[in-house]
Amino acid sequence: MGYVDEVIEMVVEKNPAQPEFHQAVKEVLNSLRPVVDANEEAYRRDAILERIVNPDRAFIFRVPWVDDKGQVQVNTGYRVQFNNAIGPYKGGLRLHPSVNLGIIKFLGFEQVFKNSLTGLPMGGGKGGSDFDPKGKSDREIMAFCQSFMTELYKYIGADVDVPAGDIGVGAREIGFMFGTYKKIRGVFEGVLTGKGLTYGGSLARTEATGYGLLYIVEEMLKCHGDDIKGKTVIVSGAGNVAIYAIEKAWQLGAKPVTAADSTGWVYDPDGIDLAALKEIKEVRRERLREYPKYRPNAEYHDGRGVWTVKADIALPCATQNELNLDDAKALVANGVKVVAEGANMPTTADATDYLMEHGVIFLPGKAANAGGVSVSGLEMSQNSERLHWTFEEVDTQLKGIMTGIYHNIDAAARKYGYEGNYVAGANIAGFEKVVEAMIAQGVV
Ligand code: NDP
Ligand code: 2IT
Repeated sequence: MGYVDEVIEMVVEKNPAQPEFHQAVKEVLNSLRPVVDANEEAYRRDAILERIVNPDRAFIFRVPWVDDKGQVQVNTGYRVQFNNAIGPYKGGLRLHPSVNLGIIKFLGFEQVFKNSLTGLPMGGGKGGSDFDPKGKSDREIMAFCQSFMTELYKYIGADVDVPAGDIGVGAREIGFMFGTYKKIRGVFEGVLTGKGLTYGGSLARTEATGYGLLYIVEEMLKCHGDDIKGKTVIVSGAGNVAIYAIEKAWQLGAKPVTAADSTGWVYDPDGIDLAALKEIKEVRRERLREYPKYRPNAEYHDGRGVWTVKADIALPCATQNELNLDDAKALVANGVKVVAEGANMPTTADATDYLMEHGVIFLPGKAANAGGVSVSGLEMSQNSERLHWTFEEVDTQLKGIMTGIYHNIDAAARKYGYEGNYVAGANIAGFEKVVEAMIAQGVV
């Protein structure tokens, strides 16, 4: 059996009940075959693949907090520090009832390669909890975040591990966590990113993932002799990534026509009303079914269905495995040209294969959603030099990083005979840098 297959088998056997982690490992390792084949002896001797699929460490802890009725609630907290070969661990915190160790490990594993692609000095990690923020009061959110940080503070630091937001974690949660870290440790340092602008946050961090997604799509289309202007775009999700993807799509002259949350989705034939979407989601924290009250021409549907809408570009921006084989078939039948992942691993493995086999240009999350962590890296730089950069400075750097990622993954794919396969290109380009650093640092 080849080295890649041996390691995949080992991962599946040693990590039962972690299907998302298996999925992420299989996708990466399968596309690394030509690189591994070319270096098999050296990689085997250094156990490179065994080391890259095993996190440096994983913390699991109890998070007790008191709800508004005086009842004690208990959640489970996680932080997985996956790999720090090229910089301090870096990656978001997810608060969602579906969170478990396998989900956090898949996200941490992906983050290693994504952060490498940004060109910034960041290792990979991820954390979170099965806490459900929906329907909680501000005080309950604060109680949870404080309790969570009362344990997490032991493992993080500005030069050690720098968490940020993900699903269910935005500026409000980062603020409560930062305050608790500062109180316990007595230091004001850039230990979290996505902070508020009055205490060390970076301009353009809120917009970064969605904007970055559109920048890389724009560059890719340009290099394929096409233009994003005039394209119809379908988006899933109605959170941080989706909202700013929709904003940038409008700014670049495209027309975003859908959004979705976990309850349902909207199709707005006139294009999504950004102000209404922000009011519903960012200000009122309501369900998307409120949208037709602002836009009587729009349709609201319960359940799933975004991928049945005819469009040129599809941007899954909600969660893992939200775009399956049937959805891929519907997209292809409707003539979609591009699928770019705003979320982490939103496309199932068989759907990804189907899209690529049918000529759809596919940009994987590691490359396409790297804008968020890139601006987190820029927030760390600003905190280190105790300065603030303007929105334009950060946005210009973000655009440069995203176009650079496109050319890097395109070149890596070509180098190994995978022209146009950006899944392979992203995995190979991300992997090569991390492995070079691991080998240089010896067996640690
Ligand atoms: P938010 O919490 O801001 O928004 C998440 C959105 O996705 C919400 O509309 C939510 O709906 C929907 N959603 C979440 N889980 C599900 C589910 N199981 N089924 C259907 N819909 C769901 O998160 P973000 O926008 O920050 O994150 C979205 C994705 O982007 C995630 O995969 C995340 O890992 C990834 N990502 C985020 C980055 C960031 O900087 N924030 C950076 C890179 C990637 P509802 O409100 O109903 O739950
Ligand atoms: O998946 C991701 O890249 C994020 N949630 C952002 C991580 C970060 O550290 O900004």
